Order: sequence, then structure tokens, then C-alpha cells
Amino acid sequence: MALEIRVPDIGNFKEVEVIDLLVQPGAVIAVEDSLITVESDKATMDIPSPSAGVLLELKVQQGDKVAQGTLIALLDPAVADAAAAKSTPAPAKPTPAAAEKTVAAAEMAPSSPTPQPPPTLPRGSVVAGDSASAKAHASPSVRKFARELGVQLGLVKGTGPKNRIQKSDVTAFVKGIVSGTSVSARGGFALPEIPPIDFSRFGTIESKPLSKVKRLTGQNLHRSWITVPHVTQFNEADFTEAEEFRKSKAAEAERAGIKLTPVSFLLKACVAALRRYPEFNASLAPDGEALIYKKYFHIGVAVDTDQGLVVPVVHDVDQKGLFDIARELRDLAVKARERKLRPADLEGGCFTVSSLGGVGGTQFTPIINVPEVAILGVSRATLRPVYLEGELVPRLILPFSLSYDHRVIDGMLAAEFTEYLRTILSDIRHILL
Ligand code: CAO
Repeated sequence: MALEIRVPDIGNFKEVEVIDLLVQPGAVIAVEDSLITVESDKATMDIPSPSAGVLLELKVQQGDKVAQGTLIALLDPAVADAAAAKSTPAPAKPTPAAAEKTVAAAEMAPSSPTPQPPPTLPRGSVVAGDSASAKAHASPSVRKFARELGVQLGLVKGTGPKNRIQKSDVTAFVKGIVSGTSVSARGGFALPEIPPIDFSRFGTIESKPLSKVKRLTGQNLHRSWITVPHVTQFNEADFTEAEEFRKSKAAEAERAGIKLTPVSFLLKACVAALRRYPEFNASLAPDGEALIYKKYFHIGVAVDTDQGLVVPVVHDVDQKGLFDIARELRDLAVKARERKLRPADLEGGCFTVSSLGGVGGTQFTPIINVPEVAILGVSRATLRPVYLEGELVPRLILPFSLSYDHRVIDGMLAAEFTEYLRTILSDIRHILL
């Protein structure tokens, strides 16, 4: 019985182009094996098979335009067992098609940047990850292949149409490394492995899997930690007057259904500092040859959820008042905790604020949210005796720290940035300037 495999729901795209045929008639297919790759103007996607069997016929060719419901292939599921085993390539001998049955292909796998496992290439050839890999023009199946081999796609030269990276390019890259003929332009480093330890030898243990958010965040943090030379500059601001103003607005904020916390003030203050020091509102070009200055002010705020850290973005902070920022921040934090954030809520950040002010602590060293070049960590404001005009007076002191990418920002500039932030936070009238 021949099974019709059709293009499944492809979201907002009406028509996409077939850019790769990943299987040939006669091939033994397992459930979820990729059949073809399609490309929209935004992404490439593999269309996987919803069923196991032997491929009888491909109904599309490279360059065809397809839409939801287009017939892609005919599959003979009668030999599903063979497909499940799939140890050797199938003989190209399709079984006769009987009555045809229609199914939509399984959910498509978009080629969004996926986590990279530790590289597995030989010692000394391992290269550090970079954002170029996420942007590389390659289908999900090629990405998967590269991941399995520990290859960073950003380093592979694509020879396909529009410089698309093909499987053969990845193979050639690996061959080059193994034979010693190709050297990474970005340098590389081999890290000693941590030997596995059986902790149960020392007492009772329990192993719990990390959440997906934690795993993804962990990989991003690790990449940033390893690839970006971080320096952290500490400072503190006299937040007494800002706090008085905040308290004076508390009832009004409550009537508006929001809570005005110091974080909204911080976001506004950051915009003022980013305007004055545009190097902080920038990203390094992927080749490291230029600095891309952003003329907009979208600020990410780290939100703690039961799944781990997420960083939704408050867009156009420069165009919003304190109440609007507080409202948006509250909504984003709720969405984050209810796992309802949309991709647009997480995109476009220029700079990040990570506030632990609601918890405590004196200072910490936040990790830069790459490709941004700096991040502000904020700790809890406390009342402290300060020597002012000849006497000790209680003032509310807000400690903060700025981690920055030393490739982009010099220590002098970072110190000036935090000094300016201190000035603004100590006298919030500066926010209006
Ligand atoms: N100093 C003193 N008090 C502060 C403060 C500061 N710097 N920042 C916040 N507060 C107060 C608030 O005013 C609020 O007080 P009340 O309960 O008396 O009104 C209280 O602390 C709790 O604030 P909050 O944390 O609920 O709200 P927020 O606006 O300060 O923060 C958010 C929102 C989303 C940033 C926060 O909930 C959060 O998730 N923080 C964690 C971020 C994080 O984990 N960062 C670490 C990343 S590095 O690993």
C-alpha cells in the first residue's frame, strides 16, 4: 500500500522552494528521517517522514515550489520492519502500490540555531563556537551531520547554491582537519576532559535531567564565557532620591495595576548611558572586523523562572515612560514564567540588565549575553552611613556591576560608563536630559 507524504503545516509561508532531495527511490526510511529540504526567505527546513518504509518515488525536484498539502513522495510502509532495522541500504525494489493512503509529513524541523554539543574532533583541532555557525546557510540535516561530527558550521565554506553548506563540504572540512591541511583561522583550544565520577560511591545520589531552558542557557553562557574576554567593573549609586520618588509614585502605580521597582529606573538610566557611550549599544560583526552600532534601545531583562533563566526584551525603552516599562516588564516576566514568550519577545536586545536586587547580595559578575557587548548586574540597595558635607548620613546605596567585552570596550570607557550611570541613578533628573 503506497502512502502519500505531503507537505505539513509550514506556518506563515505560502510557498517554499525545494532546495535539496535527501533520499532517493529505494531508500529505506525510518520515522522522522528527513526527505527533502525546503527554504523560505527566513529559514531552511527539513521535511521528515511521518512513517517508516521504502521510498517508492519522489514527486518533487530541486527548484520546485511547494506549499502545505503538496505531494512530496510515495512510501511503501509494508517494509516498515526493514526500515526500523535500517542497518543496510535497501534494495531499490519498490513493492507494488495498492490503494493509496494520505498522510501529512511529521512536524517540520526548522533550522533555528540549535545547541552544539562538545566537539568530537581530534584533540587540537577543536575550535571555539561562534555566532557564525548559527547564521551559516545550511539545511537542518547538514546541521545535524555537522553537530554529530563536532564541526562548527561557521568555519565551513559552502559550495552549494548561494554558498549553502552541503554535506560534502562538512566532510571535506573534517578530512582537512584530520589530514592536518586545514587550520582554523579563529584559533582553537583543546580542553582536558573532566573524568566521569561515580558519586554514588560516596553516598546516596539522585539524578534529575536539566530543563531544556537550562541546557540552552547553559550552552549560551558557556560559549560566552569561553569566547569573550570578560572584565567586570563595579560601582555603586546613591539611590536615596530615586527611591523617594519611587515611593511617592507607588500608590499611583498601584492604581494603574503595576509595581514600580528600581528595575524600571535602571532601564531608563541605561538608555541614557548607552546614548552617551554608543560602543555599549553595539555588536561585533561576525568576522570581528567591524563594530555594528545600533540606533535603537532594546534592553533585555534576565527573568528567573522555574525552568531557568530567560531574557525577554523591552523594546524601544527610550520611547517609554517608567510606568510603561514597569507594565511591560511585569507582562514579560509573567509570560516567561508561564512559558508564553513568543520569539519576538526574546529578539533584538542591545544590552541586558540582570537584577538580583529583589533577593540580596552585594555584587556579582554577570556573563555577557552574546552578541551584546556588555551587561549590567544589579544588587540590593541598602541603607549605609555616608559622609556628606561633614557628617554621616544614612543613604540608600545601590551596588551594580558591568561586565564588558574587552575586545570592544577599554577599561577606561567602562569606568566612565559606570560613573555616568552612577550620576544618573544618584540624581534621576539626568534621565530627562
Ligand atoms: N534594591 C532594593 N530593592 C529592590 C531592588 C534593588 N536593587 N530591586 C528590586 N527591589 C525590590 C522591589 O522593589 C520589590 O520590593 P517590594 O516587594 O517591597 O515591592 C522586591 O525587591 C521584589 O522585586 P521583584 O524581583 O519581584 O521585581 P523586580 O522588578 O525587581 O525584578 C525581575 C523583576 C523579572 C528582574 C525579577 O523578578 C527576576 O527574575 N530577577 C532575577 C534575575 C536573575 O536571576 N538574574 C541573575 C542572572 S545571572 O545568573
